[in-house]
Amino acid sequence: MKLILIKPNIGRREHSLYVDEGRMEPLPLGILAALTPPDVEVVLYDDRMEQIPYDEPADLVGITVETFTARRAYEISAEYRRRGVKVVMGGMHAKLIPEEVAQHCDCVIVGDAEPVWAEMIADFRAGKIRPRYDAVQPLCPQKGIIARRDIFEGKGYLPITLLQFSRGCAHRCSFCASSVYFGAKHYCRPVDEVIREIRSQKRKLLFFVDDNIVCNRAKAKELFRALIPLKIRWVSQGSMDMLQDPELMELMVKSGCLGLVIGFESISPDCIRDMHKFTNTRASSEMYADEIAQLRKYGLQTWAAFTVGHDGDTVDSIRATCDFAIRNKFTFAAFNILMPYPNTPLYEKLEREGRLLYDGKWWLHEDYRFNYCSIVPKNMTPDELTAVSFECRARFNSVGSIIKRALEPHTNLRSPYRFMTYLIYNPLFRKEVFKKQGLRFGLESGERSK
Ligand code: B12
Ligand code: SF4
Repeated sequence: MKLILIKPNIGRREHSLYVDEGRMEPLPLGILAALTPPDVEVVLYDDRMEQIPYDEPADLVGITVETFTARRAYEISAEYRRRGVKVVMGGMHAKLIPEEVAQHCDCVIVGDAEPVWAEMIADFRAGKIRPRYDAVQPLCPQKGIIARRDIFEGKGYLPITLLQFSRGCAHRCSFCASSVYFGAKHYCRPVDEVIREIRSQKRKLLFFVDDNIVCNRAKAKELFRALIPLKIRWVSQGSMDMLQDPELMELMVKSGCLGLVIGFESISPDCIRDMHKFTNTRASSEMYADEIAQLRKYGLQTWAAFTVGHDGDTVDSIRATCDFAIRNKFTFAAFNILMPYPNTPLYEKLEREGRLLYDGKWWLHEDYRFNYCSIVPKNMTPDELTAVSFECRARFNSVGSIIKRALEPHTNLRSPYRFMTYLIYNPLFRKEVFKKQGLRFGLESGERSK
């Protein structure tokens, strides 16, 4: 039996490949490969940088689906199904809106694959695959499983190993898809399994793809203590409230943390309150002054993530957010338009208020483009929000800003390694800002398969 696993791109032209500069190994597919019985041949195709050879013989195809890749995933699925190959789908979007995903495949797996994957493969082999498998969320994620990374070899991924210590997050920010997927719960792997996974691969630079690695501080400390002897460098994502625990922070730094993606989201306390981002309530009321000073003290290279387009935002307040990010010399920053992901509290609120554009399904709409506003904002037009968010990304990643931000002595200039990281990734992200803006979802018009 042969199984083809696919990571779809956001969009692409059929013959001129759009190559994602920030492409990283698709961890979920490495986990699916590891869950698959050893007598099944597993092959990976990554639509972000290679053509999918639809005519290559296959028995089953597995596609991972996020909301922003759904349209492309459905196109890929249609190609295989036209050739009589069965397709199974899963991932974030499949959990958020399984009824839609089910219309585009032979089988949808809702939730983590681990509890149901082996059963699905056995059913497939017996010719009785079901249209839907619902996974009960495992209390211990990825139990006993080490992702198969051999399927990533030779594909040209960034030289960083992705793995997870925990899944989910206990908070309930209104826009967060992950919070819906995990029902605002947080699940940790046993530390010894994580250490075994790190030892199973050669790289010393790791990305823990956890939603919030510090959500359970006691467990995070246990992990960090165990990481210290490995002498690795790592990055992850964590919520601002971690800074209230000095022991946690000391251990984090000792264990090799270079920096974290931190959801600052907004510099307005009103917006923070409205989005239920309670981890930031106090900090936002003082413009994060203490937190930024601490992050510098620990030498962490911060990726400050902002969401723009909240009801309290104006064009000017969004510009002020960009000024704030440049002034504080963050190593990286994202200015993401507030997106209504299906079944999030934000989606439901905007739907009730009649403020969803693109028929409420921007991810499927012919006219929607990546990084475009898909809602009716309160204090500006949708086009103004699209324009000002792009302006922020372009300004934060401008050559002048890159030079200015480089000169932060505690973080970017802390060591030659830190400085190199800064110098390699800033131009790369700058390139992405311009390449991705306005990217169409799915194949370019006219190139869609007949
Ligand atoms: C790492 C990460 C990234 C990395 C990319 C990693 C990579 N490999 O290229 C970076 C930082 C680049 C990134 C970028 C973006 N990301 Co991102 N990212 C994540 C993150 C934190 C972890 C993903 C991961 O690997 N998880 C670990 C794996 C093992 O878990 P999993 O994917 O859930 O897989 C399990 C199940 O879902 C299921 N499953 C998954 N796939 C399949 C397939 C089949 C066939 C089956 C049966 C089962 C199955 O089984 C798996 C094993 O249990 C998630 C948050 C999250 N919790 O998912 C956000 C997330 C996926 N990202 C998100 C977003 C919005 C983005 C951006 C659009 C942000 C932006 N505005 O630019 C970009 C777009 C990237 C692009 N393609 O251009 C959103 C997506 C929301 C949605 N509804 O789709 C998430 C959920 C964050 C959030 N809190 O909302 N991201
Ligand atoms: S803190 Fe981060 S991961 Fe947790 S619910 Fe809020 S946005 Fe989602």
